[in-house]
Amino acid sequence: MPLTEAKPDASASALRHLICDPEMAFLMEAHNAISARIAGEAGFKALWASSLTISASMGLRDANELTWTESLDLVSAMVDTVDIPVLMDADSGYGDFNILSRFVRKACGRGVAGICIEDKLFPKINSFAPVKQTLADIGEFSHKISAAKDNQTKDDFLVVARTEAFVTGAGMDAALERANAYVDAGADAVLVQSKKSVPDELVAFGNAWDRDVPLIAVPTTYPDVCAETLQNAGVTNIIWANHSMRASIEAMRNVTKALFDQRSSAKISHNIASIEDIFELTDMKDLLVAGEEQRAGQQDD
Ligand code: SPV
Ligand code: MG
Repeated sequence: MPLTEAKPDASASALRHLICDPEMAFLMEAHNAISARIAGEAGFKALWASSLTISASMGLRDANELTWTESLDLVSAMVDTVDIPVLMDADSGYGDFNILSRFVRKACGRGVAGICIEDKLFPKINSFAPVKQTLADIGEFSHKISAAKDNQTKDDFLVVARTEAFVTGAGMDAALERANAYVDAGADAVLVQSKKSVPDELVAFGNAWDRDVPLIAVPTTYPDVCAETLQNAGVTNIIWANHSMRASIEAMRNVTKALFDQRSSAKISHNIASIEDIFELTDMKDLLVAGEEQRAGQQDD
């Protein structure tokens, strides 16, 4: 029984529509407003607000070093700058069901269209960190999903349950048991994480998954897989979880090194974005037009 009366919301509906549509959808990682704008410009219909890359953008580790309020502030900057919905990576829910409940109410209020929570402990650490990971208790995590659903203040707000069963080595039976329990608890979609270099775990899971609930894959460690392979196994959504950040690190490093070594921008200035591009991405033109209108209005007075 929802604790709060949920209201319609266009952004949450758009995300729900995209994720629940049987046609394959792709979400693009963003870690700040400019990367969000660039993803929208490329044509992506939804964003993944990645805990890994948002943490990295602040020089922090993906290990709950950012508080949830800090994370939400950073995600809000993306939400405010694009007209496509944002699915926020909410780690393991920032604490127990009660903390998560408050977070969900705040996230709804800040324009987040959906969240993804993973069945690890708090504080969590990134799935690819070379460390032994521990799964949350299945009953406790299921209760967190119900609590998240009960506290959403927007009708179509999406709660994605992510299982780390494969990441922890718990295997297929555990992955299926957990995904089923999370759907029973109210999850709107299931994300299955794998850190293998081939997509075998996702393909096997997809073939065994018989619930009519969207299945999401994050092909970071198995980058060579093509969308069709995952789609044929029943995966309906793909998240490019970190590529914008990785691309920008590489580009910044190359240009910074060249400037340092060459003491001149002659060789690089044509390979980087122009100042006009920055103006374009931040709607400078709108401000100039508004300024002109304001001046014209003052002259008429
Ligand atoms: C993230 O982008 O922060 C994720 C996905 O959680 S991953 O890093 O692939 O676990
Ligand atoms: Mg994450």
